Amino acid sequence: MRTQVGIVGAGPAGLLLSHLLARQGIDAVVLETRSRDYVEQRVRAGVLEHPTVELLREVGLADRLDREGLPHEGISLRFDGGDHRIDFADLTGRGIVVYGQQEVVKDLIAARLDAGGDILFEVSDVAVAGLDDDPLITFTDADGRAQELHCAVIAGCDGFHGITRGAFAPEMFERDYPFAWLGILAKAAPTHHELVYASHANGFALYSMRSPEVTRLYLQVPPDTDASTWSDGQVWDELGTRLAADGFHLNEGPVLEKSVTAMRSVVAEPMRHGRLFLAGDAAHIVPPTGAKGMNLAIADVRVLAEALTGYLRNGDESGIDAYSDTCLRRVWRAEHFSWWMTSMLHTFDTEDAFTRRLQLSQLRYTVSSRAAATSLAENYVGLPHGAL
Ligand code: RFL
Ligand code: PHB
Repeated sequence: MRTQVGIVGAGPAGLLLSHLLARQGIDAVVLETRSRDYVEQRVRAGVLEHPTVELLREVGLADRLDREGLPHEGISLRFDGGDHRIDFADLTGRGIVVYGQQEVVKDLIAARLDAGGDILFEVSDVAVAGLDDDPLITFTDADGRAQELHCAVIAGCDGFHGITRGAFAPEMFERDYPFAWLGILAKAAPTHHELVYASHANGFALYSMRSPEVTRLYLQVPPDTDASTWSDGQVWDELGTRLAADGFHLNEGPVLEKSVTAMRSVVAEPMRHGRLFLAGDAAHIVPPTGAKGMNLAIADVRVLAEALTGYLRNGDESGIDAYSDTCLRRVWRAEHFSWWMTSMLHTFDTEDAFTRRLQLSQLRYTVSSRAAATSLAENYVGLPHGAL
């Protein structure tokens, strides 16, 4: 088999890259280890920042997003028994849209398959070679046949646990956090129209949603927590405690999904080796507190699609040479924002009263100073692509 761009991974990064390249007349084949059903059902991110929504509209992927997505113009920060709204619309003139990552993935897969695009699901034994001059991807297809895919370049969009990053030795920058998130998806109508980020002495809690019928909620828990050790009743009780505020009521309902997410910050530098380009979680991850992971993946492939178009059409290497540095500017901004939100809102060491007072001071400043609130708001809604 032969194609121009061999894309490893059918998450938001790989799928959107294949769509953007197809719009420029460039061929790509996407290889994915999981089944179509699995990637379409995987529950993950929910917040699309403003530049992400604009891009999806620009490239014809926003019909359902515009019908079903929930536009939000702010969030609440809840601490010390008080609720404080950060008004994105007033502070930045922009907002976010709550729309599940798996819905973005479904829309992308449908668009690619309708246009005759190649996505090979349920492949295995994926390996990359020839990164300096003759890129090759070897894999076993869904029918068990060994295959070779020759390409001009390879895009490593295979997420944090993929294989492409390991094909070279980028420098790794990492930070661990002493906690994880227990997330539930519940069949319960949201009772509040925006997201609530709560900093409570027992730990952080987040109130989010997916649709007018489904609420998405998270609790800070110790790292390595086994989700099954929390009964549904315990989860609801703890959410009630941490999210409590005057006039706030939490609708309970059947728990559809319960899982634990580890919290880490990791960046691989550079994001390119020869003709292999990493994008999205394959190159960097953030703790979910800033809602940046999927948005960063999308920003990366926007830069990559343009760079590859210049290279594959005209032999212009300026875009591919600048790719890693260009992306890393936005990546580090998001790394900082996610680390800052995480540090401000979570309970670290209950004995450490000094840290707790610093957090409360930062929270009070953020909700009372227009300059501080604007800084949070412009990062949350997303700096314009190319701004840095
Ligand atoms: P993905 O989505 O992990 O996709 C990678 C794909 O590659 C496949 N794969 C392979 N395919 C072929 N060969 C191999 N050897 C392969 N190894 C792996 C995988 O099966 C998969 O299909 O990476 P991508 O495309 O870079 O997208 C990144 C996002 O998925 C991720 O950053 C977000 O989900 C992070 N995230 C959030 N991001 C946001 O922007 N806003 C949010 O509100 C948000 N909340 C979250 C989150 C992530 C969470 N979890 C579960 C980690 C909330 C949570 C709880
Ligand atoms: C979500 O709805 O899953 C979500 C929202 C905001 C975050 C993280 C996750 O910061």
